[in-house]
Amino acid sequence: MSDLIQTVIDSEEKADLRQFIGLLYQQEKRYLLRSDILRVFSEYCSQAQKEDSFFSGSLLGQLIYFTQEFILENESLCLVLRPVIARQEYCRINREDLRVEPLSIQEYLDLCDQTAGRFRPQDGDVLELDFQPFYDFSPSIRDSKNIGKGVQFLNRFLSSKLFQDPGRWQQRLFQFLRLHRHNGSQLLINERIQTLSQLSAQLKRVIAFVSARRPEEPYANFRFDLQSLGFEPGWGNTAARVRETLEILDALLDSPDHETLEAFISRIPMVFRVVLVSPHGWFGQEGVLGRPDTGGQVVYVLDQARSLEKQLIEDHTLAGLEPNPKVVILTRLIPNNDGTRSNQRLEKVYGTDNVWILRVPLREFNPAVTQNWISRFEIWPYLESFAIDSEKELMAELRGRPDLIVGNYSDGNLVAFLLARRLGVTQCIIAHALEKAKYAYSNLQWEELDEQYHFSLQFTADLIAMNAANFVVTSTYQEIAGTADSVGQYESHRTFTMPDLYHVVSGIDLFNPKFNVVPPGVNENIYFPYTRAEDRTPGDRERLEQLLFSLDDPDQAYGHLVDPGKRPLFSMARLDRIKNLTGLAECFGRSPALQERCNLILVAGKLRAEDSTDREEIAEINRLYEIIDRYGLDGKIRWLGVRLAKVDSGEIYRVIADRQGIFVQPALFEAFGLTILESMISGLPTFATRFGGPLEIIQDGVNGFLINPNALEETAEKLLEFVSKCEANPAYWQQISERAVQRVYSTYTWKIHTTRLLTLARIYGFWNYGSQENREDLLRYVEMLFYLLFRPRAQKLLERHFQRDSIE
Ligand code: UDP
Ligand code: LCN
Repeated sequence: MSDLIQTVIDSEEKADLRQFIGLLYQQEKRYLLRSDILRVFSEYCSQAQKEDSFFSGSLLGQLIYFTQEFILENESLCLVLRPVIARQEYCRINREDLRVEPLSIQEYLDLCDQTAGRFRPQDGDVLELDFQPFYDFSPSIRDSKNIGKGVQFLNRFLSSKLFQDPGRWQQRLFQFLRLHRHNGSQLLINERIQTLSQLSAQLKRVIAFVSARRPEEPYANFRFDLQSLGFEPGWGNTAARVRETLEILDALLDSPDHETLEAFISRIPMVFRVVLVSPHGWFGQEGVLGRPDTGGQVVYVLDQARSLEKQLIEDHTLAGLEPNPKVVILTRLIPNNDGTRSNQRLEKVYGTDNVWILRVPLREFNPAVTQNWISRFEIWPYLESFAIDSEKELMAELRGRPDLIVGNYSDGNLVAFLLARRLGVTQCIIAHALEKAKYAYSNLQWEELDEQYHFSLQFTADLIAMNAANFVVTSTYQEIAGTADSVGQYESHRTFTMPDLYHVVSGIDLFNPKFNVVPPGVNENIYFPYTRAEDRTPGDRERLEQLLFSLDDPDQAYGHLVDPGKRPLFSMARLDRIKNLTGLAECFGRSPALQERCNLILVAGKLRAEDSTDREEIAEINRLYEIIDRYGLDGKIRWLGVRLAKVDSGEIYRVIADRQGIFVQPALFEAFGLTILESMISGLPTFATRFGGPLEIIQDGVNGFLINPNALEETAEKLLEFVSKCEANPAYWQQISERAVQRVYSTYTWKIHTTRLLTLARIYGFWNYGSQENREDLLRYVEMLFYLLFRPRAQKLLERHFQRDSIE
């Protein structure tokens, strides 16, 4: 990369570089992030009257494209360059003679501290965290485009081991097969088969035996024959299925390849009891969405739990076992329940046989705090004891250990780590959204922000969980490694400083095969195309039409539409700053042409600032009123402050689609965005932010549209262009609508998700056993961080809670 800088210096753009540097030094900030850099460069291009092509086509433009950060020192400026996805370089350019020299990671981190006024070498070095040595001996993905395809990589790796070193690896596979038991009974292989060569010989015999039977003959008919040959239940439910599974194993032992390996391991019945951990927030099935901290994660976990049960029942049935899986969602019990069921210990999940929400109370360190909902930023001191108490409850509820523990969000992932460590169970983590990437300078200014956000605890917890996890599930690729010009959420944990606390030299190895992109789906019973009239209830439809467009009830809706027949522009989200519903209102307000043709319909939790205790929510409510006032939007906007029942939240998209409406998701950043899947499957043309997950969900112009939430005029133009096209040719709306539905059904279903998730649980289970890779040293390091760093800080926060007595 320093070559590119040198090329700029040696070219006729040298003067541009100097002048651009000059402009950088006129800025107030000494630490410039990507958005600042692009702004200053664009300013430079217009000041210097450059042609449009200079911005990205010039050498300097290319250099800027690869630059993530600038740190301005008196004599020189430091650049953080990201020449390719997931790789970073650091260098320094001398201001006077433009000499370029590389910087080490340590120098870069010191420099960051210096900028924050926190560099005190006389006090000695700061703690350095470096996880890389623990990954040095693991297999590693080479090409960044394969990041997130961990299991495919691992399958190839494992099958090549079986091929190259059959003596050792076949033996491990054999031992692994002997391990499996369920409810006290042996599965797969019994003590009649003692060696690998016996297994090989018996395989052929049993294949011949089942081949001679009717393919559909039930397993129960010949169970005892198989038992006498050394084979227990788990191979299949019919003669054909047993034969197929045995043949796959035979092929795997004979000529292993990655497909055969995955096909075989995916059939091993080894997951019966699953725990999904989601401690913070109001976790329930009704009346919880739209509260602070309670959004898509609840929807995701509930749907995932339902789908997991369904998939496990299917898998167990096919394997010839009695299907009785159990899935437990572990959350906290909130005694002051505010009308929700969050004070109930156990709640069955609707539409399931054996899926439960298990609520465990936080220990009563301070009832004024622990009796109430606690923000996700404050929950840290209660998690260790929560994990200890939950272990007992889970063991009682499941009558044994779970086979898989899945954590959700930073707090759930920490609890999952503690539980998995205590119980010796495979641990999966799902971030949903990593807070570090959401707040600019969140690490550099952690001390200033700690009073409110406690990032020192959260980022430490994240490092612990992501390193300890056996595997990581993400909804998108960019959650891990970003895009060509933006850093991924996990990637942002690779190298950073928390001044005076620690330097992270290598926080996570993105090339480790633990990362897997497995996007979620939507609940297809609730969200389905508006055209499926037979599944819709006319009464609900009329009631919601009224609510959306005309009901005169100041407790539920603000605004009276002058012309309710105009095409509805619809959005639904919590009133968080980042969701940017106010940005959409502003975009609408600034475009009289859009107001001419559309109404704006917003479903956002609340209407009155006095009903909220959440700072961000209050600010957004006030801002929305101010925008309505400023642009005179009365008569053109409806704002519903309701918490919709789940079925209503499905019908509402369809009611908008009945009127050939449009869904807009204007978030400043959206990690994934379940509402986008919901609107698309309902058949609504969807315009969504291009910052975050939607970039991977929507193929711009094909099955939806991507917008830049910071460019309001451009967004209004894009919406208008679509509306005009639909007016000229109504089939256009139809076409995009159909493609949106197709996109979700083909790529984002819970069936695809859970089939994959269970395959991962099995393959990583085998890998963990088979590799006999010594993870213990990594886990000890992680534990040290927990006990020596996290716990004392959490204790301090607990003391603060005592002093404050309540933490609204
Ligand atoms: N939701 C809802 N009522 C609301 C706002 C949101 O039911 O007033 C639901 C919405 O249908 C979606 C989820 O909450 O299922 C929001 O998930 P998303 O991933 O879009 O965003 P998050 O809130 O998790 O950031
Ligand atoms: C959290 C978010 O911010 C959303 O983008 C996701 O869709 C949701 O969690 C579910 O993963």
